[in-house]
Amino acid sequence: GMQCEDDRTGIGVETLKRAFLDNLFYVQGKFPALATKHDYYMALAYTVRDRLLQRWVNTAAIYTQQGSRTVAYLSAEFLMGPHLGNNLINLGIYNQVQQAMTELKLDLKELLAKEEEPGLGNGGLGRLAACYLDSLASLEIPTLGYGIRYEFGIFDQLIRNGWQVEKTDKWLRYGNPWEIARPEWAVSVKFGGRTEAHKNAQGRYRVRWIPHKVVLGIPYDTPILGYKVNTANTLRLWKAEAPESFDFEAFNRGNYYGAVDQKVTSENLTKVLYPNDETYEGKQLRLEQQYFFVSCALQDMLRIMLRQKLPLEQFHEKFAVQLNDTHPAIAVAELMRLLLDEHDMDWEPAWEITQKTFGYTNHTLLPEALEKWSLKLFSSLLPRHLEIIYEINWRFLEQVRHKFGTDEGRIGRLSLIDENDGKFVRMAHLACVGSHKINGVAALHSELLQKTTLLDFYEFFPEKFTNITNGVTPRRWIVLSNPKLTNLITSCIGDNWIKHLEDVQRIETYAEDPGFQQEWQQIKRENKVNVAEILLDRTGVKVDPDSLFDIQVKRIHQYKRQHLNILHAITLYNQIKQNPNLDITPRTLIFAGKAAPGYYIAKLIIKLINSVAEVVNKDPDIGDRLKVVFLPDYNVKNSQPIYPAADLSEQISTAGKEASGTGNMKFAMNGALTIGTLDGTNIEIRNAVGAENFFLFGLTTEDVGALRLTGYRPREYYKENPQLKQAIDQIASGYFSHGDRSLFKPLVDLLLDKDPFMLMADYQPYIDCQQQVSQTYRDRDRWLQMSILNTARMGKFSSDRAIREYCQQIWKVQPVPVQLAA
Ligand code: 26M
Repeated sequence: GMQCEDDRTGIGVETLKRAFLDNLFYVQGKFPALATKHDYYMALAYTVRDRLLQRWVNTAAIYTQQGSRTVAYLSAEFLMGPHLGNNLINLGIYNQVQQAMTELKLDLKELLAKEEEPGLGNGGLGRLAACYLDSLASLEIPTLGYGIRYEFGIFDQLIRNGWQVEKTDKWLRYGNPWEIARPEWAVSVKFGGRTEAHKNAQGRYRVRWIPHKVVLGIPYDTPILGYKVNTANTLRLWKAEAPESFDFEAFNRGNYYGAVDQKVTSENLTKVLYPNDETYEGKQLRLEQQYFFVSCALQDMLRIMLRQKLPLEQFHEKFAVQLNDTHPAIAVAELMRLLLDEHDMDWEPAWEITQKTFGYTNHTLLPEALEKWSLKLFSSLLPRHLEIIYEINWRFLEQVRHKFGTDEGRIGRLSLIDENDGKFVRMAHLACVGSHKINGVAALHSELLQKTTLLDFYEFFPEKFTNITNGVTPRRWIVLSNPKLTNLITSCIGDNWIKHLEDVQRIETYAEDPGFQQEWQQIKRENKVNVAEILLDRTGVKVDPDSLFDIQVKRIHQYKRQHLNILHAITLYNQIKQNPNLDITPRTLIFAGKAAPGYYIAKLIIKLINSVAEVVNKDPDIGDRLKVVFLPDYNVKNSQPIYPAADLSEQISTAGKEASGTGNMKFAMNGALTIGTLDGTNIEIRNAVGAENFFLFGLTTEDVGALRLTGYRPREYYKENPQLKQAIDQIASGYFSHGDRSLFKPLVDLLLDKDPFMLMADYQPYIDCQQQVSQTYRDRDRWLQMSILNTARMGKFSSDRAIREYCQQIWKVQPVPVQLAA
């Protein structure tokens, strides 16, 4: 309107200042004189929240009015990262708010740093879900994200004496301004007990489930605003509580403690995120978590349908439900149960609806990650679901026999029940049978799925299979984390690229322009200075911003081969020691990432990185030519400055093991060059940026298979390569461990005897490729041109492109634009 803006919606600088001070008073209860940085953060968060609410309420109203077809993204993890900065970007008010804070003598950067991030995920899979919610909202697609409101997210990592130490993540300690509890939409979830048969009104057999316990699910909603649109979707996370009335009897008998005990047990369900990724553990509580949030989500969708007076036969028309890996795959059996037992539907229509409802995304080929639940555990917790799964299996295997004849081998491989070594429910099989589409997350990964892990399913229903290569959101991973690069790009080509990343291609014309190159280099340097300050502050290590920043940040895993990277560090160290005047390209090797608390070898790799760092960094012969730093507590917040500061991105997994990778995209978008194997999305990044702008090395997936077949002998590489032998011998002899020879023995033995991820075979090609990197870095113009071309050609890897593909190929959903009511 005119000059007079509403204090809860206006976005002028004066209005923002007034609203901010008002929230400081009425929400935090403080005058500026007594306010802490945290109070100021909260006041600003509420000021932004007010502006979101207007969009959120209007979005909900329009979706309800129009009965819009909706995506339901089911994920055990959403690794959202801090909300404040992202919401400022998406509202388009970052600059106004920055000015408002400056005028109030406050530093927006400091306030942003006060936000405790919701770390409700382990790594790639959870972060992908977060990027997808951003793109879904930005593309104006009606969406509900459904997951678990863990009271403790992924642990905080401390480094003590070089070892990882875990600390609980108390992210809710100071309150969460971004969520609203909706207790009026609570649902009940049953566990355990038994089933019995009865007859319905038409005299047909039905099953009743008499549970052993009931837990309440309370939804907590967070608005997910799109970029420069009015759409604000909902992330709905469920918290477990004890039903008030459940143990009333115990209470009335005077068993007050018993009743409270019940409450504690129920609330344990959503206490903590399991910190494993890529290894499954058959833990009862984990299955309870999965079933809990899935049942809450499906009951919530049924409630929405009934409220909109839609017949349940239209469930698959109202909702497209995506299963983010197998963690929510029990949804297939739960939707069947709800339709059959609670809504009196017959099997055939219920099954048709179920199959048309679900899509399944697979994120891993590693056999140790495939979820299977022992029948003993499964039947004790979900007796009715096991009956349903048997029925699904029986009908499915009949169809298999019909198509392929009696091939007991094939039937055993396809069965939903694994009977090879004990009996288990195979969750990936349930997901495949119950979904109409199955997708991998990169071209290579989808191809390998069809050729190996899910080959039998591919042969049975090839039409279900597709690929959707992952993407990341340019809003968080360029605009928010790299404002300087954002301004440079926008000053050249306008800001359309932020919504249409293919447009960033238009900076290619400047790739050889000396003035543009100069600015590009200046920005990279400033981003490196920023990270150098962070490293000094957090680790005490001083690094040279003019050295090559060589960065590997991701979960610590053997297949990701952080230890191959450290073998390179040791090799550089030895080269300098042998020739103290060696004129090498100065490098700073930066590592960060968490290890699963129970993953012993991964923790030993962290210790090795820190041990090598200690020796290298304090050696006066080395000086500024080589530094090794491990930055503790890698999370979304800490990662944001990292990608913009990288010269070189390490993507060095054993070929065939990394399903996609998404960090690889964040680096390349920010102008880092990649050293990588032909794995996951590296292949597609290399195709996009051009082979001449990518440092490729190592075995291919085929090579890995062939070498494994002919008998892989890692010790031979060690014996025949003096540099490799020296590096391994140093680790074994205690050179990096104050003479302790036992410390790294498990790692050394593993590498020399088994080397499951083939570091020994890839060592020399990696070292040679790194030599190429060093050479190229010395040619500044060439490097800058390559860097610019990397950013320019990364358009495909926006999550907007990935989400458009999901919408067209899998979900069949259309945008629903939102207008703000006057
Ligand atoms: C399973 C059972 C019990 C406890 C935890 C889990 C579990 C949790 C997370 C298993 C796997 C989890 O994440 C796997 C993951 O992050 N995969 C990565 O997904 C990314 C997005 O598609 C890909 O880019 C990565 O290549 C892939 O490793």
